[in-house]
Amino acid sequence: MEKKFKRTLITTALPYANGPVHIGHLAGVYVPADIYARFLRLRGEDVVMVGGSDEHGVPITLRARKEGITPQEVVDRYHAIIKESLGELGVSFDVYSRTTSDLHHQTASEFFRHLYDKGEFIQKTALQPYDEKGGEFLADRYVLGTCPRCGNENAYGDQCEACGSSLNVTDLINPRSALTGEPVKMKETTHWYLPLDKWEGRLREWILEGHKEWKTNVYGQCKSWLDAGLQPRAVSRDLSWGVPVPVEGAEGKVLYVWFDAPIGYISNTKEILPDSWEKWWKDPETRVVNFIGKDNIVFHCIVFPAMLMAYGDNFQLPDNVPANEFLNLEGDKISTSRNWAVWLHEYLQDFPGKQDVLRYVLTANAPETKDNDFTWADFQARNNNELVAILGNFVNRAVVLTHKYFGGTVPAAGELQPVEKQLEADLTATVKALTEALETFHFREALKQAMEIARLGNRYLQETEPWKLAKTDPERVKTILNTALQLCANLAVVFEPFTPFMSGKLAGMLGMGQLSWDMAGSLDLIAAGSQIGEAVLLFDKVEDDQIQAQIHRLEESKKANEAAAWRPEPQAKDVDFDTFMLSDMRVGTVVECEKVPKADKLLRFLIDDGMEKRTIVSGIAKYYKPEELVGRQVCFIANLPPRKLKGIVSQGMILSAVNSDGSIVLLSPSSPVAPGAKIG
Ligand code: B3M
Ligand code: ZN
Repeated sequence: MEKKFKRTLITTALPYANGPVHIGHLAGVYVPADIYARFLRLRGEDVVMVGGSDEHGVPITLRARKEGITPQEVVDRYHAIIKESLGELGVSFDVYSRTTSDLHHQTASEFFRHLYDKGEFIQKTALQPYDEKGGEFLADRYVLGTCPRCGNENAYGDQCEACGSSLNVTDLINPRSALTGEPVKMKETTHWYLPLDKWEGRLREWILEGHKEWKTNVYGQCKSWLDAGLQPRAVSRDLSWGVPVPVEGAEGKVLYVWFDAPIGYISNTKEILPDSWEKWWKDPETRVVNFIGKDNIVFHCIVFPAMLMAYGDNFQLPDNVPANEFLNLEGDKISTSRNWAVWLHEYLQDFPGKQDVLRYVLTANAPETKDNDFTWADFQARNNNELVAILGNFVNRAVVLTHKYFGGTVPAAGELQPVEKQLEADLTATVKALTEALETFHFREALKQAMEIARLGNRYLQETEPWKLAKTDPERVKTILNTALQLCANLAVVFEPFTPFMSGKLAGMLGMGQLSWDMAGSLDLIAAGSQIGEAVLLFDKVEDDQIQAQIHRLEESKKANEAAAWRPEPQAKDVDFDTFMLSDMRVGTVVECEKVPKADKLLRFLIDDGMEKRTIVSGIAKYYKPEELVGRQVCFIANLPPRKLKGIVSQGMILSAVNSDGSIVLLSPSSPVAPGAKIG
């Protein structure tokens, strides 16, 4: 840190309260922010971490309509789930509030009014989609129509979910209101715009000149926005849900959600520090750091800073915005609407007491520089092979041996040998690298370094083998176990930002008092002669069946999505009646059925067709067991030319239907008929 700051205000993106939070939110924002906040607190710095739910915006009103409840009911439900689950994960907010609070409404309203009175807005009239029957303007999401690219009849005014194109309302063919189904009219409406172009020069200087140290993904996005040239942006909307525009004649208009949401950071600070909040926002000795996901960069680096500049009054701009990229799940984009996510509140239920494991895995695999993938197999491997086998194992060995040889009393170290001196040097170097990584928001690297200390510990015990010296050299055993316990104490310190629950347990076990970051690196943290507690398991194995259950849940969700998206194939070209009647379809009874050797898809049937027994080969082995089919009646086409499949001559084709998930279902008469009965 080049500049000397007196305090750090950490803000975390406000999640929309239209659904619970998932691992993407955690990896992108809450886990890194919490690591950073905890690290600074351990260093004794003055830190406030603010968060809250973003409770305005169109997605919330859409969800409310869909469920037939009010937007307030939607946000009440999800705010409670989000707040509770983030708390349970150990995200150490100093305040977690919500944008529907009175304080926020007042703050956002005052902010707008101040800019309005200063003449910072321009007022513009433009055409907007309007629903005449419902008597209201429509947000883009409320307009449906046919996609000009793929023909999907239910494309939204901002996007077609069938082909993924982003659209404008005016691109849609036959646009209609999602509320009433009536055709949409374009009607004039007036809004307030913040002229971002006015602030372009200052923004360029501040970011492109002043913050070359920002992450390349963040700096790069800002640069391309700035290079493209900034335009005025509307900061109000015709909507009934939100902070009303505090101007006469603005009935039915609210602040655009992206105008009020970042002001939420200010309201939340006010809520917790009603008397000193200004110091946290306006004193140049305050350092503001915004933790966000990459889709929020423009709002935090361009729009909100322009709002703050326009406000004046010495509001501080962020000193850093360490935005992350996206986390995918098992190779696919996380999606709330497609239920392709690991939801935090469900994880906490399914893996009670394993908050640290999720925090660890999401940090080890954090999408810091590029999109990354979360897989359950990796989750299990990192838990079992790293947390259990390296960290848990080392601590356990040190503590158990201390109980075995010294009844749990920390032995005094004698003279240090070269192996301990080397260890001390390695520890110092590791802590240095770890600290630097944390200071510069490289949390993956930091975690790797923290884990390195446990690896050092294991190697040390492996090398010194105190269990072999108990009889021959008890003095040496004292030194070794003292050293090992000191390393454990280091682990309690350095893991606190990452896995605070484990750290608390370990510090308790070692009888350590208040932890602080400057303890890290020392081999003199616990006093000889003090008593340690019994060994408690810090981590336990995640079993295969737990992982299978999670994978199964995802598979179910994939199936449900596919079924929901499935449409029957378009109808084939007409055939004339006489041609169709040439095909001879019949019912037969299965007499024999078996798998075709060396062909996993094929079954060989022997079918009684009323005249003879005919052989038919059919590709349904994946869906039926041969023995289940014997005695069943099936439908088949009798007059196809014989065909050789895997050396077997097939005399016909068995009729089946292909279901939405691609599975195959045999067709059978609804009650028994004579074998050979014609179908037609
Ligand atoms: N609610 C968008 C999002 O969750 C938005 C963040 C607001 S931060 C001020 O991506
Ligand atoms: Zn489309």
